[in-house]
Amino acid sequence: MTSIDLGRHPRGNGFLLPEEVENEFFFHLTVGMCDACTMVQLQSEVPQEIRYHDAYPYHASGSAVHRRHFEQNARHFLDTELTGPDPFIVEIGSNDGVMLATIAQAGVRHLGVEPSKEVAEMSMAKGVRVLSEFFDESTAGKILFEHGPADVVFGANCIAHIAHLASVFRGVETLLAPNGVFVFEEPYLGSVVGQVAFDMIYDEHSFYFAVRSVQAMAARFDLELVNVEPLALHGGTMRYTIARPSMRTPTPAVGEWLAKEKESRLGEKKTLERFGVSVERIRDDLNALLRKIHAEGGRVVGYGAPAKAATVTNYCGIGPDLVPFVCDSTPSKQGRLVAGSHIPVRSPEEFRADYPEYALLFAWNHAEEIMANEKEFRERGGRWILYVPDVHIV
Ligand code: DWN
Repeated sequence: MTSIDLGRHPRGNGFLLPEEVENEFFFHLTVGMCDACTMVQLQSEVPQEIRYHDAYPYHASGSAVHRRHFEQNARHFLDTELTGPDPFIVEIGSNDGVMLATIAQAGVRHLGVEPSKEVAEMSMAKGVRVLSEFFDESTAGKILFEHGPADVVFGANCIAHIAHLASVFRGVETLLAPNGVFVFEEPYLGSVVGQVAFDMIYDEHSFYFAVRSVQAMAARFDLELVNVEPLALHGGTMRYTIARPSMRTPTPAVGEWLAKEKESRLGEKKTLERFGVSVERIRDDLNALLRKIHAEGGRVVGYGAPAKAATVTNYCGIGPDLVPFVCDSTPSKQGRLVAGSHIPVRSPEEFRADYPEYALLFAWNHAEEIMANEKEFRERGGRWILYVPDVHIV
């Protein structure tokens, strides 16, 4: 198995209080490609109870772009798959109810499966029905018994997070109505590799899906990949639709994307090796730039504290000496430290109160939204530092 070694890392969303630093959790972060099916995956697993604990800090409603996207998703399901008598939709990893709230408002039967208590409670406050458990084969059996088969099983930025993927697929196979669909959206391996978005690699992302590997996975569980749609979210996402065999006609997009992946050699070891070389180059370039600015007396503040910030700062050796704080709009992250690198997280108001010369955009996938909201920073002479697909200043 070809693999890339990013070294010792904390949990991507392991934001911690200063007094918790001593007992911080670390693991060895390596990613490899399966020789047989080309699935790219983490080679070690952080227990899911540690990752998706009661106070899981990521809130899917935290971006206006995401809120719009998930509302559109819900409306699309309501207009297409959920039109029969008493339809039923299950969302795996429903987070704060950003998608299911619209389904609940429409009065359609639904169930979110969300193990993290705080976000589950946020969704319940929006009228969403939630089962606060991890999804697997046995949960699927319970849901089937209590609610009957699902017309749609949905997951966004969740299926690739689940290390026991085989149990998830067996569960979906159990739960799906004869003509039901399993739809999921996950960061696309082609985008991760193409943009050298190495910060997408962290404990939560157990798998890095491509059309070929998802097709192989579905077939292993007697299911069929029938559609794929690229989306711009998270720097490049793919939306996969899976059905029972021969129930839906696969769209031409499936074959087209398989051909594209073959042409770009996405499933080849050499591609992953080349990616590894580019990752090292970005680490060196970013380090050199930050040190140069620091030596010249310039200030750099981080913007956004996504899970990705833990990968970049720990892999590149960036600490509070180079980036004294990062600002983030999520209240549950403010007052804590970025995992491993221990850069304090503060509110965006602190950024606005005293603009630095540079802002290092960790939440680069939200660049458009953030740069529009922070127009004044640029107008006052501030510059943005980006490191995807290479280190550059805008
Ligand atoms: O897969 C995952 C995705 C869906 O979400 C999870 N494993 C964890 C998480 O990944 P992430 O933390 O990299 O997600 P985001 O969406 O890139 O995080 C952006 C961060 O930036 C959030 O903490 C919110 C913050 N933000 C901000 O401070 N101001 C975002 C916007 C749009 C803003 O204007």
